[in-house]
Amino acid sequence: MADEKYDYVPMWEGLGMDVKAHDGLLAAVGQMYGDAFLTQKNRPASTAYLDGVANNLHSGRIRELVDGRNAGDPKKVIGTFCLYVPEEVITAAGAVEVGLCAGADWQPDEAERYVPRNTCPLIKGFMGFKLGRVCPYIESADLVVGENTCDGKKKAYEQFGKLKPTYVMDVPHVRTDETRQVWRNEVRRLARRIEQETGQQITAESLHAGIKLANDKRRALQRLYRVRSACPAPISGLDSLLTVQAAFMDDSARLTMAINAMAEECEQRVRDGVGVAPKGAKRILYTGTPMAVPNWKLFNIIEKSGAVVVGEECCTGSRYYKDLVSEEGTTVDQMLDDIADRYLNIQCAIFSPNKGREEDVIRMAREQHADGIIDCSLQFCTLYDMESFGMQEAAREAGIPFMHVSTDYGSDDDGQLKTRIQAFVEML
Ligand code: BJ8
Repeated sequence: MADEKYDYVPMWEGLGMDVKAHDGLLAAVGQMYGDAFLTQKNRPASTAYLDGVANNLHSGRIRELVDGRNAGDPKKVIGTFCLYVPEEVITAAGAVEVGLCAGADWQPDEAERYVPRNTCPLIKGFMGFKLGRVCPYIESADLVVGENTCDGKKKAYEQFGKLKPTYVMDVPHVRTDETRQVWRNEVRRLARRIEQETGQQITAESLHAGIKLANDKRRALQRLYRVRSACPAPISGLDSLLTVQAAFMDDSARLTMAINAMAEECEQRVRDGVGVAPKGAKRILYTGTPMAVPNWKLFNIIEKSGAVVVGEECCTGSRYYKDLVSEEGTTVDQMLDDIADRYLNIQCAIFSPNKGREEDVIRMAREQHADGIIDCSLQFCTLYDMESFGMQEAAREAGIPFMHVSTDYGSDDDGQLKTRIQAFVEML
């Protein structure tokens, strides 16, 4: 999909973007990518695909979306901010879902005209990206689907909705038979809204195909996760994180093939005893808030400290791929219920109680032979900060060293984080 000779400026201008500011963003992200990814030693050769994805994120991939829409396939682009929005439903109505990342600060002063200063960086990031007109995914989206998960997002969508057509899903915060029914209805309400947007009816055939497409991607990610239990780990946490980040933006079928190729190469590396980090490197399980592109800061610090991340319990990790949607359904109603049930099982900190997340973290730490757990919440995220106490207790009971950090997208605390993480890794 790369086309170095193509002039993307008219496309960005056509989307209403601030091209000059966008050049500045691309230069900064390119620098971050080079520092974090291209300095890694002994990467699997198949991760070259990820370099291509990163290189094309704002150019080739956007061109595909725009050209596709002009040709009527996909008919529409739907932007989402949360794992609770089912991609199967969007695909089945002839649209394509893109994750709106907001993993960097952008025009925080502008954003603070709409949201308070002490708002988590992810929320401030998406407000700033929209106000600065620098994200081609936000600008190319025909509709943005939000959700009333945390209080910050719920209220921010009221402001964001003034800038962009936005539809908000009502996600329950407890799991009971009643809320399951409410959530199933909510998934149906989304299906109707997306059908209305695309003018295309969801059929049993298209929904089944949407389920299969997403499941195949999840199966490939599960395979890549499993191979990381080997020692030495065949692929870095940074590349694994980027693989899931790509799953929110790249073409699903193409990415699935690339992930399977990565998994295959990693399986061979395991047989050959080849690792990305030396045998004996300390193994870290990450848990916490999502890491949206280009938020590679923490993983970069961990891995540059000589440790290797061997699993991610988060929305840009296992929560995205650990559960499949049943492929047994034959009617649209049945499949929508199967989709709703699968998504209700996502262990986000908005749920109370949320014991399943602790169980997942301990299970994953054991599966991946982790030496320690690093739990991270984005600054001002009360939910994940709160859950860190229960998580610490669960880790203590399981006898696994644990560390909690809270950070933002800036580099001011880099030095302090490095010192803390190096001390933690040395102690393991
Ligand atoms: S399913 S984790 S993607 S809500 S970090 S904005 S919670 S204050 S991102 Fe999330 Fe969906 Fe849950 Fe996943 Fe609020 Fe916390 Fe900020 Fe957060």
